[in-house]
Amino acid sequence: FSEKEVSVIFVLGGPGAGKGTQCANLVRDHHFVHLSAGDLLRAEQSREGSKYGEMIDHYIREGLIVPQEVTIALLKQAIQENYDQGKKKFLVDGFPRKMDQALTFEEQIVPSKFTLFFDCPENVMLKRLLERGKTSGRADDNTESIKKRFATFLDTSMPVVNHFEKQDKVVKVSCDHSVDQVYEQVKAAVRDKIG
Ligand code: UP5
Ligand code: MG
Repeated sequence: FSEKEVSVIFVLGGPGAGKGTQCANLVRDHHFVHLSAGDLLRAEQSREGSKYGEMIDHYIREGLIVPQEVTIALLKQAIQENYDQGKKKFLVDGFPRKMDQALTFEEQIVPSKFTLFFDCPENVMLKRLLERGKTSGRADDNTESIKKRFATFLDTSMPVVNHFEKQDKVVKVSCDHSVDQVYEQVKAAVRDKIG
């Protein structure tokens, strides 16, 4: 795709920072297509006949990044299907969370417009995830997996944010506020960057 055909905003931030919540707001008001890489992986994991099911389950429980071939293929397919229906604006949530993914995606699919970075203290994220874990059914919403997700975020995903920061393509949103207050920042960023 060219940047004219498709616009992609990457949505990054620690586990539980509120990426999914704010993407849902943008879908409601701005008609973006929301593609959560984690949701796509969980759907693939439970799809009957998937050859990746067990592998994905393992990576998610361990808070590790699934090999990029799998995630990028899922994203590419989802973007193509939506594009075929005339959709052009995408929020790619929880991706790219490793340098190789960032480079491959921008080379093989489309360069991103910018990255929305959700900055949130760990203690706030921990509290949100444990609360959600009571009902989410997610295999990784438990203290042990959450710790591993935090470590992976710092070691593996922050370098991606820093990479885009150097290109002046990051807008930081501070997330230790109410959903509405965070959304005000998100709306302002989208307005500034893509009108
Ligand atoms: N909440 C949200 N905003 C709030 C606010 N302002 N005030 C108070 N509460 C707020 O929110 C989390 C919880 O907090 C919810 O209960 C919400 O109501 C509340 P949510 O919007 O769900 O946060 P989000 O940032 O989306 O958290 P999530 O848990 O989805 O983040 P992760 O990045 O950990 O999860 P994801 O699904 O992206 O990835 C899961 C795993 O998949 C990864 O660990 C990895 O193993 C794998 N993965 C890959 O391997 N490759 C990829 O490319 C992507 C994922
Ligand atoms: Mg999410």
